[in-house]
Amino acid sequence: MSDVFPVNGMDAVVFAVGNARQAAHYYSTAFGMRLVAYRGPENGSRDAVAYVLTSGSATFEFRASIRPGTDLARHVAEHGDGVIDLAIQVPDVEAAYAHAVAHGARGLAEPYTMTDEHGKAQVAAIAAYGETRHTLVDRSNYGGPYLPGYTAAEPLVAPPATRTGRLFQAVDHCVGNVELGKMDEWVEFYREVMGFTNMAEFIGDDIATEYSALMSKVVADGTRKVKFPLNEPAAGRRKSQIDEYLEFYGGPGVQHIALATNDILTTVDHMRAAGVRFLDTPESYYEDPELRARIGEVRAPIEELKKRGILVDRDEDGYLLQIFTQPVQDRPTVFFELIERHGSLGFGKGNFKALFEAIEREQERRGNL
Ligand code: TYF
Ligand code: FE
Repeated sequence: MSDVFPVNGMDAVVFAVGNARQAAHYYSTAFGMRLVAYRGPENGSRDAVAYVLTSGSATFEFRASIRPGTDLARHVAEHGDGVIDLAIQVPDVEAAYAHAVAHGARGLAEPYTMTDEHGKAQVAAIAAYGETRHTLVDRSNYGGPYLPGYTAAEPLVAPPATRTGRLFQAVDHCVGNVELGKMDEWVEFYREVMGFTNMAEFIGDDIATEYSALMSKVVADGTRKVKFPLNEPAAGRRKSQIDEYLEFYGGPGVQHIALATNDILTTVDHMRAAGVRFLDTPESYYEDPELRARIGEVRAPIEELKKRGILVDRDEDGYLLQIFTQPVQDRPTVFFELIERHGSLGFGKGNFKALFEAIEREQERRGNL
């Protein structure tokens, strides 16, 4: 079957923040990312600055308004720091955009070409949940550091002597929170507009009422390079973590970005040493005989996982190790996941109970339960 909406993978995750210079510093020191490109008043951007950082194939762009009255300033005032764009690389922007709008997507930018001395890039954009957008990008004819209009930049900070490799290699998946009753509409959106299909992993009514207070389904492109889980709140015992997000973000938006690492132990150690805070996992998690039996042998001693609070899940294809940060800005909104996959294509279904209990403990500390 031919793919109606071929994609090459994630392009960049674009954040709107109050202070992009400081965000760039935080993602350099705490996430080990490297500043590669910059745009600002020095190179013709009058109203905003942008810092572009990478770690392997993962690219984050941090944008901030440098004047009052811009849409970027309004976005940050309304939502706090957050994700405005999950950009996707496509081989043919014209065709992708045409397919998307013909299947119900709201167009935000018709296909256009950006050029500079390094070549050209083709881009277009469509609306997704809340104020989130998907920019569709073809950079195959571009040789510059990021996109036309951005200039190359030197790393902000030298990596610590103790760190040799990068802390993560790629974006594994990007999760959206939508309003009650809207999850299936957004699943349908990705199916219609992008030809994405439902992956097996989901949180249905049964799990929702027992402990998660959310429902979740995952859509992915045919090659599974782009994976978008979608959550909606569900009636649970207590206030849903998704409702907490929707309240503090001021509507639907990106909840977490999962980062693929091939050495989660080292990554967690570096990030923790740099001040990143993770959700805690109770000791009982590691002592649970059912879990121990189910996960079997993994590549690190359980003691090492326990010391760091790393979770383990196994399915028919293999296993995965994962851990979640606390929210990374003042509002209890966006957070990150680190994930080390060994065969498993899942999202840690076996950890949902432990994870959601940890999130609830944090909600309680914030007074939002
Ligand atoms: O992406 C996922 O599906 C997992 C599990 O609020 C998860 O990381 C699901 C919902 C949620 C937090 C994590
Ligand atoms: Fe996740």
